[in-house]
Amino acid sequence: MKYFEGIEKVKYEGADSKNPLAYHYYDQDKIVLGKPMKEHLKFAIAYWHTMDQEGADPFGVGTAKRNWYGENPMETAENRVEAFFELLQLLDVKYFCFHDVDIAPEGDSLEEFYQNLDEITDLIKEKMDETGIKLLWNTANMFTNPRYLNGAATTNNADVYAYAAAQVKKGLDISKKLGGENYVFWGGREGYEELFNTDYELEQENLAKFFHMACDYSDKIGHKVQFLIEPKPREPMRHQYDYDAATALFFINKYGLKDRFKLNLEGNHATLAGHTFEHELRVARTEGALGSIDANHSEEQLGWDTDEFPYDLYHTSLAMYEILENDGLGKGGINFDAKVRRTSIDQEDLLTAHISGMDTFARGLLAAAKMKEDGFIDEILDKKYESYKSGLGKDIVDGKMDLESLTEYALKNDKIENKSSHLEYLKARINDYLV
Ligand code: XUL
Ligand code: CO
Repeated sequence: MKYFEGIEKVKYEGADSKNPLAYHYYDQDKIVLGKPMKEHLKFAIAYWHTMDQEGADPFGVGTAKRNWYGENPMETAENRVEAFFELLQLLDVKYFCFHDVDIAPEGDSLEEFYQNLDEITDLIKEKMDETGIKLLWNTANMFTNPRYLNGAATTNNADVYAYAAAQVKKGLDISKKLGGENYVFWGGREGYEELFNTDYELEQENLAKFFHMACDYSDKIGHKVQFLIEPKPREPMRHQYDYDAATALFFINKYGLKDRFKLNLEGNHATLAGHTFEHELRVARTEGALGSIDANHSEEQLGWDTDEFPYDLYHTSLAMYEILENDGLGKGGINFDAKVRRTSIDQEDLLTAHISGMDTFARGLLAAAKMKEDGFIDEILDKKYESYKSGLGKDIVDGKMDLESLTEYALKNDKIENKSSHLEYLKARINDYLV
């Protein structure tokens, strides 16, 4: 190892281990509900947080020092590939995700950017072939560069729209070159600051056209990738168009994109939208659109998109329950869209942070699997909705009733009896599954 010298490959040592560089719960070959943990938990590392961000926050520059800086941006980009694959191998993580600008410098022109991307993706491909590590998804960063001040596919400026299209076209070419399994659209600045100066309808339609162009191009190059929209309610825009799962699904359905698009759901984005993570997963699952997840956690007292590594067992377990009920994530996976805190300045913290996130998900999986085996949630639901299993309730479910027949029933039935939910007891039982 050149960049993580002296660190050994991270292994499972069990819950009693005191070694911070070991898995305490993630035992990749352990069989859970008939398949190994590693198949349930297709972990991926995010290039941006891990390789490019060094503890910067809205109030200050980075605090961590990394050892992969070279003489110029291209040399740094090359070193980063090397370091990144060292990290993936040390953690035995089989997937990764990136934005175009994470891996290669933009240079002074689109052509130069393309050339830089070609060089770096050649290097990435070599490493992928050598290690068997795969690309979960890539995406285009269409929000950092000043040209995107007013959005990309929802910009008011057609020249900017064309530039964004050129970035996505290249992103799909790269996806084909690297065998990417998904392609993500997070609408970085697709939204508005003020409604009175926004043509909402035009911007929505342009966005839909943009997505259709991406589908057409992926067909044309023979790389039928799974597209994913990643919802977020705000930040950087005051209002983002892909507000939450329900809003993004409305858009996907309205514009005829259902066959090609699913959702990539992020924990911190869910909380920003006033939902729980498991709520977002349930909404998508119900529509057959649960594609992939960005695993992270929000620091609720701060209230912005803090992208913390997940450590909350309660919500992780309920999220894993949704994933089990969905029969897994298919082509998707669990991407740690998470960054170490500003005070975790050692390079080794990149490993311990991922280990803690992976252990959290492993524990969440174990808890959710046990709930499933015990029929814990099924039993709760069966009891709660008992009235729809027979008689009047069954007739409602079967679509046999109307307002008149229901009124006739209600007039005759003067004894409505509700049952207790025993909610406090049930929540305590959920806690039992977490320990
Ligand atoms: C931003 C965010 C992005 C997307 C990819 O909040 O989550 O990093 O995951 O663009
Ligand atoms: Co994300």
